[in-house]
Amino acid sequence: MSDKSYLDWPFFDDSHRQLRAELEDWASENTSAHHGDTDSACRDLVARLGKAGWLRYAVGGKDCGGRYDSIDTRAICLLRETLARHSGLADFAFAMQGLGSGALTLHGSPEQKQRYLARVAAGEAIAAFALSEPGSGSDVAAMECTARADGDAYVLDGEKTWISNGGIADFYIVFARTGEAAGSRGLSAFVVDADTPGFEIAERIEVIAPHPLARLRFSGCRVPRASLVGAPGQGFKVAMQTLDIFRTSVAAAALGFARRALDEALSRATRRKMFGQTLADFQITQSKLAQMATGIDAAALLTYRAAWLRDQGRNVTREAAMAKMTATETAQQVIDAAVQIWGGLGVVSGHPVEKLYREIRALRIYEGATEVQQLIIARQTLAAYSQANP
Ligand code: COS
Repeated sequence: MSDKSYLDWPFFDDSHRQLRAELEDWASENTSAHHGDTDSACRDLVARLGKAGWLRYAVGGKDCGGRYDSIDTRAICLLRETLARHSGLADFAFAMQGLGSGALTLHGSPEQKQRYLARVAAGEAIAAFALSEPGSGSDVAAMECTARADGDAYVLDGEKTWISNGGIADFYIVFARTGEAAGSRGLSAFVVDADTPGFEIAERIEVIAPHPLARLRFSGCRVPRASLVGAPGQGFKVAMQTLDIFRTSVAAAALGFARRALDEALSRATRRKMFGQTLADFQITQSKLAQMATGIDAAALLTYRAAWLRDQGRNVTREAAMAKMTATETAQQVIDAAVQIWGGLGVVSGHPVEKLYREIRALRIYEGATEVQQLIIARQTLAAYSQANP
């Protein structure tokens, strides 16, 4: 059983502790074995998460299915951390409902919220977030996908790639260039139903930790003007504000993977006999365990600081970047150490630490690679310095 002492930190209140305890019981029974292919396992997880009420935390607005009127970032992080400890795919299914509908929670019109959010919260509609393109992943402002105003509609043309839930989503939040200004000030966000003519899945993409992923193509894809999410030209900010919430939750998922790895390492180290003692009796193992435990606490402090600050209504771009960078990089090291402690068994396909080794890798890349987080942190640190030293 993982360390729970962090739940006493001042970032949390009783509602968070209760949520975590109830979810722990649910996840133990509902996330273990996935039958069938990844698509159907994901659909099944979304339906079950919805039925159990967990997806209500992924959307904001009590009148459209949300648990609270706005997103409780700490709750989302506890959910992701706990789910990730049990199953990477369960965490993925939960996270994508939030990321894929986050723009609607933050900027959707009342009609859009009524139409989409209640179904997302119930697990009856699957959501996706379509930002990256073949030629622009980190450099969002360079995107080429266009949305041309035409009467009472916009016409979308271009491609998106690395889109999670691509192929199984019922709707996509799509960012495209509307041209109000150059660069980041000329982008807008749209909600596009998966059955809209002119929209197609160009390619399904297989990755080391399987989950639905695709390249999307828009060819003269006509959506009503009412599909615009937020104001025209504000798409970049809509995307960044959504990422400010969900980057922190990526950190929480990494934390869940890392905690599971430490549990697995402790279980092995205390049982495995070698040279007349257990692995845990060797100082060299203790050194590893100490670094793993300390790294996890440091990542947890940054993660829940960012979540708590956002729930106080503060701007957390810098804190979310620090949390994501530290938690994902730390989790990679913790999991690698767990594999080492398990030795040969740690690389056997299907072993828990082997699965973690595959699961963690993408988190250092998606929703802003570690290098992008460094850019964000450095820019903010330099800006603060310049402001203090004019
Ligand atoms: N919230 C609100 N507004 C924000 C913001 C945030 N978190 N971050 C930036 N902005 C605003 C800026 O204030 C600026 O506004 P003005 O035009 O009014 O001055 C505007 O957005 C442009 O910001 P900036 O100049 O920092 O943009 P850059 O093009 O330099 O890009 C990075 C910044 C690299 C940080 C951004 O492109 C990014 O996050 N890239 C990674 C994207 C990503 O995560 N991809 C993965 C896809 S999801 S799996």
